[in-house]
Amino acid sequence: MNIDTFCRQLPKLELHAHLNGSLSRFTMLELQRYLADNGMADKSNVFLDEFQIGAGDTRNLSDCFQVFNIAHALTSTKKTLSMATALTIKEFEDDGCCYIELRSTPRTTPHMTMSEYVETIVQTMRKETADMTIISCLIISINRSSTHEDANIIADVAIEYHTKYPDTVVGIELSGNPAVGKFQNFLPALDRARKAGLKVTLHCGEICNQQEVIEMLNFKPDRIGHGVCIHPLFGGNDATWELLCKSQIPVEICLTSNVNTKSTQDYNSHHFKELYNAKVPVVICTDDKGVFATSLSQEYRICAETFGIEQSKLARLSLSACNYIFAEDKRKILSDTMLNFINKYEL
Ligand code: 6MZ
Repeated sequence: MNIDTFCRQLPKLELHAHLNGSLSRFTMLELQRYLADNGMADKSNVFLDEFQIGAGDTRNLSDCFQVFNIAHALTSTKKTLSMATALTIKEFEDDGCCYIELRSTPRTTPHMTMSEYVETIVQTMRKETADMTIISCLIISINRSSTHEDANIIADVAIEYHTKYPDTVVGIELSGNPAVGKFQNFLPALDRARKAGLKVTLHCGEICNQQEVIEMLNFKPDRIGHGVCIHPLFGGNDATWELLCKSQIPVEICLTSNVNTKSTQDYNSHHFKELYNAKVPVVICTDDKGVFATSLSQEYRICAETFGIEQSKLARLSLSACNYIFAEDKRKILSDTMLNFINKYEL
C-alpha cells in the first residue's frame, strides 16, 4: 500500500488537538454563513486568510497566538461552538481517526458563560457525534495568560463536568503562549483537578525554560505536549533529558506545528528522533490542524518519510498511543481495532 493510503487507513488516535486551532476553512465558512444568516455577522471574514500559518510563513510562535482570535469570533455562540465541535470531530473521523481527546479553553462570551461553553461541547459530543464511529472526549484547557482566579474557576468547571460526565470530560491541561505566565501559578488549580480524578497534560518545553521543564516533570503529569527544549541538542540540558527519560512520561509530538512556528528548524532536525531512539513514549498529533493546514494522517506520513519508519513500525506507534489515553475504559476496544488492522495487513 502506498504511504499516503496507508496513513489514511491506519486507525489513529488524536491526543493533542485544540478545538479553535483545528477549524478547517470549510468549517469556518459554515460558521460564518450561519452567523450572517442569523444577523450576527462579524468581521472575521476579513481575516480568514490570515488563519493559516503554512510552511515558510514569516510569523513565529508568539504571532500564532493572535490567529486564534479569528476562530474565537466564530465560536462565540452555542450554536456555532456546537457546529465547530461536530464538524471538526467528523473531519478527524474521515481522516481515519478512531479516538480523539479534543481540548478547548472555556470562555465567557456575550452568548455563553464558561459552564455553558463546556456544556455545549459535552452535549455535542454525547448527542450529535454519538452515531459516528470515532470516540470523542474533552480535555479542559487553562490558558497561561489567564489569571489565578480564572484558572481556579476553570478547574471548578472541569471538576463539576468530570463528576457529571466522567466518560466525556477526561482531563485538564495548561496551554497558551509559553512566554507568558508561570507554571507555579497554575499548579494549585491543576493539582486540585487531578485530585478530583482528571488526568493532566502540560505544554512543556515549547520554548526554552529549563527551570520550568524541571518543575513540570516533577509534577508528574500523565502526558506532556511538544517537549521541544528537553534534549540538550534543542535547548534542554542533561538534567531535563534524564528526568524525562527516567519518568517515561508520554510526549504528544506535533511535527508541523513545531516547524511552522519555528520552534524546530525543519522536520529532519525535529526532536522526535531523539525521543523515539531513547524509547521515550511518543504520540503523533496535529495540535492545530486548521492553523497549520495539516491532518493526522499527514503527520504520520511526514513522520514515516522523515525518519524512515516502515509501515509495521508506524502501526505499532499508533497502537502504543492506546496506552496513554485518558479514557482508560476505551483502551481495550481501541487496541482491538488496531490489532485487527495489523493482523489484516500482516504488519
Ligand atoms: C500553546 C496553544 C497552541 O482552547 O480556544 N494553543 N497553546 N502552544 C500552541 N502551539 C501552537 N496552539 C493552540 O483553542 C485555541 C487555544 O489553544 C491554545 C491557545 O491557548 C489558543 O488560544 P481553544 O479551543
